[in-house]
Amino acid sequence: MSPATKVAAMLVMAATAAGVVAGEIPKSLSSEHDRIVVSHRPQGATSAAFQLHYFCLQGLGELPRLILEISQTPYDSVMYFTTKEYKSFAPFGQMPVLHVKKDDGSEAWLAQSGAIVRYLSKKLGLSGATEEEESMVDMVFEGSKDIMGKKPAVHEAVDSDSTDAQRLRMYLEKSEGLLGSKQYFVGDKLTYADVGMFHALYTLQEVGDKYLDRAGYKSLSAFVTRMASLPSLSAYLSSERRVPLTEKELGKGSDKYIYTRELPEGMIREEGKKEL
Ligand SMILES: N[C@@H](CCC(=O)N[C@@H](CS)C(=O)NCC(=O)O)C(=O)O
Repeated sequence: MSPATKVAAMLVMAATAAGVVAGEIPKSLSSEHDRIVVSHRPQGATSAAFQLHYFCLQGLGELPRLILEISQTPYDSVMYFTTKEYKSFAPFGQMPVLHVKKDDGSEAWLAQSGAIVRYLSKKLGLSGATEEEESMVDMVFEGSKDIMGKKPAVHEAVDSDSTDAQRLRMYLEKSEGLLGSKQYFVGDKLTYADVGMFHALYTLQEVGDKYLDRAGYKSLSAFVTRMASLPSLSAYLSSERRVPLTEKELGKGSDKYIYTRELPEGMIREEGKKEL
């Protein structure tokens, strides 16, 4: 057994045996709670090739999760509460890490959130149809990260003249222009450009009291509504698989990973591994 296979076997065993402090629902990320494994097996799937390791947090894990969810791909979401457990297998000592089990028995451990997003998108047909489309998709995806980076500005007045607020408005105006009256940002089918944009824009709506509507970005707001009503996404967004935001992620200045609402009971159920 290769060292990586051994680690994988240990992980599966630990995940299945993961005990939790009875009846205790962690209030924050730094809690001394065992990691939890949430399995998603859409359309009668019985196994999963992908295991996503990340904190019990939206953060950099949420976009890979959205890609797996929107494409109805079976996966296990292994979610950690402390920094103790993953250093041994994480290629750069940080998460997210995607563990891939291939049909031929080989496996890979992939780190770096952007690399994970691109890898999954390629595998799942969300990368664009031509080389030019692929580059445009990548461009829009990078743009969506810039939007996400300006999230705290949604708590300022919509006409604030602070540098960050102006930057956010510029990104959003340009994004409205790129989308125009089209259904998707690039080409005529869903790509990870749309998923990345959805992730950033939905977050602005969520933390910023419908910021896109308040600031008048009608097409972007309609895009978010359209994407959120896709059956796969709508099911995920209201499911017990989705981790609530933490205070830090609200972008209001708190540096605390305290959940803004209680973690779903199903996620913390005692048997360790659960399908939700
Ligand atoms: N460039 C990396 C950054 C990864 C990163 O900063 N991960 C943080 C969580 S968001 C982490 O693992 N922090 C805990 C640690 O460093 O042990 C990526 O995009 O994946």
